[in-house]
Amino acid sequence: MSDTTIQTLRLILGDQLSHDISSLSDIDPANDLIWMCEVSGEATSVKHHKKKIAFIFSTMRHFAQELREKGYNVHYTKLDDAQNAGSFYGEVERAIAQHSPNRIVVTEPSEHRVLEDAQSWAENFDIDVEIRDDNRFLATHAFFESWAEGRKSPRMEYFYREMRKKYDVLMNGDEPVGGKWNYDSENRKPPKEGLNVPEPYTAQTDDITREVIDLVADNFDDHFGDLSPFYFAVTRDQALYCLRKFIDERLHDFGSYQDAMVQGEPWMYHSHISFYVNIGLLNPLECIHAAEKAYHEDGAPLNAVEGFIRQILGWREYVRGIYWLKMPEYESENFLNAKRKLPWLYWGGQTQMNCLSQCVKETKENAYAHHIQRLMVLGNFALIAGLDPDEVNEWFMVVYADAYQWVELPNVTGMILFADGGYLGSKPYAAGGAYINRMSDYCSGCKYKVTKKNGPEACPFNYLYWDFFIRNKDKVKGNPRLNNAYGTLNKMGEEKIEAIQQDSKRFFKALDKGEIV
Ligand code: FAD
Ligand code: DLZ
Ligand code: SF4
Repeated sequence: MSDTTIQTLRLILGDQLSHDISSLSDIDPANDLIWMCEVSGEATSVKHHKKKIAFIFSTMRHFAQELREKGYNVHYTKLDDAQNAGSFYGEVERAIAQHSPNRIVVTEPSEHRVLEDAQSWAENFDIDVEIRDDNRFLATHAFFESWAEGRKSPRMEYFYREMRKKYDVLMNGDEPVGGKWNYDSENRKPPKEGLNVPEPYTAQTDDITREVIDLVADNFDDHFGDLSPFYFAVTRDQALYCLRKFIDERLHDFGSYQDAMVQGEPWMYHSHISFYVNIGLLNPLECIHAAEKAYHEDGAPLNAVEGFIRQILGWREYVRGIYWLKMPEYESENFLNAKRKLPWLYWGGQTQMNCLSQCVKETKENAYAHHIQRLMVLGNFALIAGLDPDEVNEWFMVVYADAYQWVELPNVTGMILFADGGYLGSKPYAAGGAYINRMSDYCSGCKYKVTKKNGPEACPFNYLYWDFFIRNKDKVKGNPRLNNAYGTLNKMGEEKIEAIQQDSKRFFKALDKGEIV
C-alpha cells in the first residue's frame, strides 16, 4: 500500500508489540494502515546498548510480519531505508503526506518525551489524533492518582495490597493466602556452595535477527555493549516458552535466592522476562497467573510465588504510577545535590573492586543484570559516591535491554539515589561491604579486604558508606529509619571519623582523576 488514501493511520511504537494493544482494537483491515518505523532518533536519544537495539528492531520486524500474516496492511520503515525520516515526528509527517489518512490512532507512548511529541501532531499536521490508554498496564493513571492522593509518601506495600484485592491474586476472600501479604523476610538467603542454577533460555537466531545484527554492527558500532552472542526471544511464542521455563525450572528457588549474587552466574533464579513484558510480548497478568497456578497446582512455594508476583503486580505498576504522577519534574530531581561524574569503570574501565567489575562485565555482555546487582552494587556505589543523577539515569537507560524511561527513572532517581527526597523509598539504600559479602561471593576474589574498615586495603564501600551519612547529615538525619546509622555515627570517636573522611577523600581524588580504584 503506497501513495494511497487510507482511513486511519495506526502507529505502533517499538515497545507496543502486543496483538491486543488498544490502538488496534477496532482496526479495519481493508482501509487502515499500520505504521512502524526504526528511527535513529530513538536509537540515539541515549546511545542504547547494541544488544538492546538489535532486540527491539528484531522484535519489531517479527511483529510486523505477524501482523501481515493476520491480513493487516503494514508499512515498515527500516533504519537504512532511503526515505527514513529519522524520528517519529518525521515519519508521521511522511505517512500523512503519502496516505492522507482521516485520523491517527496511537496507544499512549510509555515515555513522557514521546507523549509530548504525539500531542503536538494534531495541531502541527492539522489532523485528528486519538491517543488511547495503554491497556497492558494493570493500574490506570486514574486508579493510581486516586490511590496516591493525600498520601505524603505513598508506599509500594499498600498499593500492592490494593492491587492484590483488585485482581483477586493470592487471595482467600478478603485475606491474603497464607495469612501474610509479604514473605520478603524469607527471601534473603545468601548463596551457598554448589547451587545448581538452571541454564537460561537461549533463542535460535533466524534470518531476520541476523540481518538486524549486521545493521546494528554497521550503524551503532560506537555504542556500549556486546552484540553477540544474541539469545533473546524476539516473538511472543519464544517469550511464552521463556516464561514457562522460568515457572518450571527457576520459580521454586526464586524467593530464597532473590537477593543472592554469584560470580559467573548472571541469571540466577530470576525470570528474565522484563524485556518481554516491557516490549509487549508478554502480558503482566498472564505472568502473574502462571505463577499463581504453579502455587495452587504444582506446589511452588508461597515465598517464591508471592515474591515474584509482588515484583510485577506491585513494583512494576507502582513505579509506572510514580513516573506519570511526577513527570516531567521527576527527571531533574537531585535532593542530595550529587554532582560527581560517572566514573569510567561503569563503561568497562578497569577497577579493582570485584563486585563492580563483575556487574559491569555481565551488563556489557548480556544487557542484563539482576535486581540486586543493580540495586546493591551498581546503585549503592552510585549513591554513596554521590554520582550525578543525570549521568546515572543515562547509564541505566543505555545499558539494560529492559530499560524505558517510565521504569528506569523511578528505580534510579527514587529507589537507588534518593534524589526525590524519599517520595518513592523510605530511606536511602546505602550499604557497606558487609552486605555485599553476605549476599555474594565477590569479596573472596577482590583486591580489597571487606573486613578492613580503613586504610588503602580496606573495602571502599566500608568508609564511603559512613562518609555518605556524614556528608548528607543535614538532608537525611531526621529520617526515623536512619536512627541506627546516626546513633552509631554519634558514638564514633573523632579519630575514626577523621579516618573515614581521609580515606574517602583519597578515594574520590583517585576516582575523579580517572585512576584505577
Ligand atoms: P525478576 O527478578 O524475575 O522479577 C520479575 C519481574 O518483576 C521483572 O521482570 C519486572 O517486570 C518486575 N520488576 C521487578 N522489580 C521491579 C522494579 N523495581 N521495578 C519495575 N519492575 C520490577 N526494570 C525494568 O524493567 N527496566 C529498567 O530499566 C529497570 N531499571 C532498574 C534500575 C535500577 C537501579 C534498579 C534497582 C532496578 C531496575 N529495574 C528495572 C527493576 C529490576 O531490576 C528489573 O525489572 C529486573 O532485574 C529484571 O529482571 P528479571 O525479569 O529477571 O526480574
Ligand atoms: C528504544 C527504542 C529504540 C532504540 N528504537 C526504536 C525505534 O527505532 N522505533 C520505535 O518505534 N521504537 C524504538 N524504541 C522504543 C521507543 O523509544 C519507545 O517506544 C518510546 O520511547 C515509547 O514512548
Ligand atoms: Fe566489593 Fe568491597 Fe567486596 Fe571488593 S571487598 S568485592 S569492593 S564489597
